Amino acid sequence: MGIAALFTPYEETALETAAAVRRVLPDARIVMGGHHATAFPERLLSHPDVDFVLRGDGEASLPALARALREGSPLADVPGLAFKEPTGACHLAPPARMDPPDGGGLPALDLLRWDFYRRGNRGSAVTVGSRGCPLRCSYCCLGAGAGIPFRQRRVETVLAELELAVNHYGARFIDFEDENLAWNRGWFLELLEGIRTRLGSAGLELRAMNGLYPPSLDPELIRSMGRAGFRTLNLALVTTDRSQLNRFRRRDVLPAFDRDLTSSAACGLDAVGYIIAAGPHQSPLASVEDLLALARRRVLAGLSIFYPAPGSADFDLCRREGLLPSQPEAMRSTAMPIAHRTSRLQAATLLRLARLLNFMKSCLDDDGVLPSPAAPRPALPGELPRAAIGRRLLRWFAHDGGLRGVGPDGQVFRHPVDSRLTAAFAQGLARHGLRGVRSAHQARPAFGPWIVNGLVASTEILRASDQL
Ligand code: B12
Ligand code: SF4
Repeated sequence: MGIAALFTPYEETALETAAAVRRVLPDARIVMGGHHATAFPERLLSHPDVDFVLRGDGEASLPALARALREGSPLADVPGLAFKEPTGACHLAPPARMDPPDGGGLPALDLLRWDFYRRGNRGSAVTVGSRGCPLRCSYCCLGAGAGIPFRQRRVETVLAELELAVNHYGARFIDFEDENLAWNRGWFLELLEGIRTRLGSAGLELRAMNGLYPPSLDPELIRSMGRAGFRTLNLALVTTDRSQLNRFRRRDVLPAFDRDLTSSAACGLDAVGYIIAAGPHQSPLASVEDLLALARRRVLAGLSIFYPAPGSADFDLCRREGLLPSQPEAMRSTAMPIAHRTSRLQAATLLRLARLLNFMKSCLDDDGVLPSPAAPRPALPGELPRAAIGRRLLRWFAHDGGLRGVGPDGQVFRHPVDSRLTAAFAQGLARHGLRGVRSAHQARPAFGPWIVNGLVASTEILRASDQL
């Protein structure tokens, strides 16, 4: 019985599954695979319900293990295998890597419950055309820095899989979860052209939600993406802060990001800019600057909270500096795994500010203007539409800097936030303005006198984080 243990924060779920299988099928051989199993084989093998761990790619190693068990041939010959020897010592093979990563054929799409995977009223499918990435970002466990080689599937295999998903199972929304989908320009152009010619009549929407590396795109490639069915570019900006870029071992991609935004606007594509906040040593004020950089551009903000991915250089850094949570569950990005130079309250504030910013952009797109400041009320009538509630909350934020929500009973409450960050954010918006995503509308929002505190705020935060 094979069980996927992909996520470290969900280790417990994988182990509970193994225990349930053991109860029902006491003689079954239980094998775990996936990213978490690859990073922590010994930890999983110490659990009585896990017999084997297969590290790395599983397509070839799982059949090899099944053969070895059936034929009684040496287990040590199975690539990527980890198991406990009779002596109690752990046999630990290095992760198996398949090249090209095409597997033994197409995925068994007939085993999926397609009604579970829908986007709106459309069927949806997720695929990968490649594995790994040639770059070495410090927070990533999937690039060359983590020892994972970059490999691509044959274009023909990817197209055959898409044809199956689209023509037999009705998928109309396709998400590519590659690490670096556009890195090999020729391969990507061939894939896009294949999709256009073979599936062009299906009315597909394509996405690369895992993020695209801005320097890997160019105007011609973006035009081809639009022709093949992309309607949105998800661009990985990560940060605009120089010292954080150095820590993340990432080059400054802002010029390429801007060029891609210009091309995407010319082709009528929307854009989302991904940034990371709350990493080790990362300043919360630098993250506010990242949000303000996105505010000024024709792009939505996608802010992720740093996650110490096992196998990445930053995971080791967090371990060395004692920043890792003691429980794997607390590693979920929703649990804000580390609190270093950016506190958890500041991380939550940044998430709220990103949402607020996107809402302001949608107001600009709708009306060309932003709602003006107004004094808050303690309650709202329950029947107001969501957008109208949002506009009221925005007016109150502009008035006094409070980020509020409305309960099901219509009562208004204040979210806990770091008011120094909200003030610094509002000051930046008042100074540099923001622009819409689908329209050319721009605005410099008006705020109440509270934003004067922003300057004091920045100095305070800088002073506090300098002491770290
Ligand atoms: C798609 C994806 C998602 C999707 C879908 C997740 C899902 N439930 O399927 C979404 C967006 C929902 C998601 C969410 C999260 N994700 Co995610 N996700 C990915 C991504 C980009 C691709 C996974 C994939 O399908 N790959 C394609 C298949 C073919 O490859 P594979 O899964 O690696 O499987 C191969 C091997 O691992 C192995 N294998 C896998 N299972 C098994 C089982 C057996 C028995 C065997 C033998 C082998 C085996 O064989 C397979 C074929 O070679 C990976 C990064 C990556 N490139 O892998 C991150 C990744 C897996 N996610 C990650 C994380 C942390 C999360 C979240 C916990 C984030 C959070 N919110 O905190 C959540 C958890 C959600 C949940 N509980 O389901 C991390 C996991 C790292 C770790 N050690 O914890 C990864 C590696 C990205 C990263 N940041 O480093 N994710
Ligand atoms: S973060 Fe993205 S660009 Fe950097 S190594 Fe990982 S996959 Fe590659």
